[in-house]
Amino acid sequence: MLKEAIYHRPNNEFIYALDEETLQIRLKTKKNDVDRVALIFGDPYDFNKEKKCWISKQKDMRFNGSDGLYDYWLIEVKPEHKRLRYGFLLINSDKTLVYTERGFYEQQPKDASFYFCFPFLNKADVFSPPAWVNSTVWYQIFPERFANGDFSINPEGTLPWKSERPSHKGFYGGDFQGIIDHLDYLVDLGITGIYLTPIFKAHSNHKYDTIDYMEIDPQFGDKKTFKQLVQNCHKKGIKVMLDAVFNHSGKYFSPFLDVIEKGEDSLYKDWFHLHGLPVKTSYPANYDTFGYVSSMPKLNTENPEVKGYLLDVAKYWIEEFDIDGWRLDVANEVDHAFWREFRATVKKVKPDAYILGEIWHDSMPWLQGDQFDAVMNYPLTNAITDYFATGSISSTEFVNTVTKIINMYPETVNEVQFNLLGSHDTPRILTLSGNNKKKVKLQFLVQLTMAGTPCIYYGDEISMPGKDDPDCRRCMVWDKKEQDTDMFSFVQKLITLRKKFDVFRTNQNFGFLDTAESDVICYNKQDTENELFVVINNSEDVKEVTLPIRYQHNNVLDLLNDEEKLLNTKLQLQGYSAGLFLVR
Ligand code: ARE
Repeated sequence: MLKEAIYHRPNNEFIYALDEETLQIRLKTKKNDVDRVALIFGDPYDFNKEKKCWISKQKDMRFNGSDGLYDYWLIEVKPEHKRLRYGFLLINSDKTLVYTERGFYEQQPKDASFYFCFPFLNKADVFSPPAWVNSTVWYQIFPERFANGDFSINPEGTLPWKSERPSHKGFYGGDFQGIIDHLDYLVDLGITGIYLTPIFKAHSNHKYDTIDYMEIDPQFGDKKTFKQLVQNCHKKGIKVMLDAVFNHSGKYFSPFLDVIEKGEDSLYKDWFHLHGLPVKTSYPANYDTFGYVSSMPKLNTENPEVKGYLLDVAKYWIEEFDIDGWRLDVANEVDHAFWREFRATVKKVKPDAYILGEIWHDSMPWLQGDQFDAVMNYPLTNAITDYFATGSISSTEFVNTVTKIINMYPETVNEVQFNLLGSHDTPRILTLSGNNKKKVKLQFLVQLTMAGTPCIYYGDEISMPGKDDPDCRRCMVWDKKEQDTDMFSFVQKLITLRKKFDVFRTNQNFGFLDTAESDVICYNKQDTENELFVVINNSEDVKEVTLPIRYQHNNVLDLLNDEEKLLNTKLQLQGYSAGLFLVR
């Protein structure tokens, strides 16, 4: 056994409360190194005085996949007194070891162990994401490009809709009325949540350079129209999530203008991270910014005045407009203390609000239950597009990467992770897929059969193309003749199935299954009601796939073709196609 690769730490994704009675515990070991793992566990205060050792029980852990380097092991326990002493018994045919906080032992040590005291001795510490998020299907809208419903508020220089490919600067007049006018389109698709990129008064067409956090940008409408939009959404069963740009403001934000004007005498000079005065807004700026963008001065969120102002903003849009969540822009560059207060503030006014961080990388420090509910799951986005769209990774690398992602966070986080195939910051999946719509369908199928809360980027459901920003922000196509209605129907069907079968939305008993074919992946999962089995041919060739033994000669419901069928030992799959089955 390779001890160096055996790892557990009593925190983060390695031990956490699944609910108020249950702990989930994870261990990782070198791939194919350990045959069996059992948890040794007991109450810390159950001590055998004669033997002078803690009293323990044993329970086998289950294999939870391999990421190519590590095997992952998982188990759930329900300790009576919400506290636990535990260790791991590692079993091979020729050797067993006990692994505890103090290292490795040949036999169970008298008192060495790991120790975990349930956080829910104080219920408030239990990480409990909003119950509605797991069953939500999101739709991301870039308001400037979704629909122009009120020409009277077009900004100066508005271009005719779809008249040309977007630039960084162009305006096409998208607004709230346009969204209101198309809510039934979203309902028809099966959408139950919309994520709007910034809507507050700002200088650019993307509105990430805020001028006023308490005002709606006039090109989108006014507060009355926004309130109407939220009310209409709620009546149609659609949640509304806004984009909070708290890492930085725009350069026309009045406190920043005050600093430009008054310099040392400005009451706002500590609202930003200045490195000299007078302020120099030409590149290179003499203050901290988002990236190298001098029109986006970084806010000093450790300053109590800034914190107070921004927390008031966060409360205002919930209390006055009843929004359901905040997506937090550049979240990993704002201090943790601010986000802890942000969460406390938001959850106080709306306990089931969804708090979603925009972080493209490992986000465990923000997912302890005291800051975010979830993050935008770009690692999964990249795995799916790298494998299905661009073919830049192999089936094995895809399986390993997704297994690693699943084992990266507590299951309570995985169930509300924001799973997207693309956004306003990435090329569109059709373009990434070389305009191969079969490849796009496979990506939607994986996205909509994964645990988490999926988000459709506007227009992807009707096969809109788009390269990198700004080309991925073209005006929405509303002419039915130009829409890919076949893709719409396919996405609509998957969303319908996802709503109908809970097993689509969980990682319970998730696992990849070996296939002999290099470009074929299989995965399955099972909850108390159903077992779902997915097999995907990610090649242009017709494949005769030998099915996993457990599915050979099995009755299944073919969900894509709406028919009961008896599987054989093999399944023929056309190029870039899939089978999606409920096992009978
Ligand atoms: C655009 C162009 C730039 C150009 C700039 C000129 O993309 O190339 O230089 O215009 O003004 C907003 C606008 C963008 C605009 C940007 C700057 O939407 O159109 O840029 O402002 O003016 C990283 C951050 C992540 C950030 C992305 C863009 O971690 O937080 O970069 N995303 C948010 C929003 C953006 C928004 C901003 C931040 C600024 O979603 O829309 O941009 O408020 C890797 C890295 C990631 C990196 C990612 C994308 O994966 O690991 O950290 O994200 O690539 O670059």
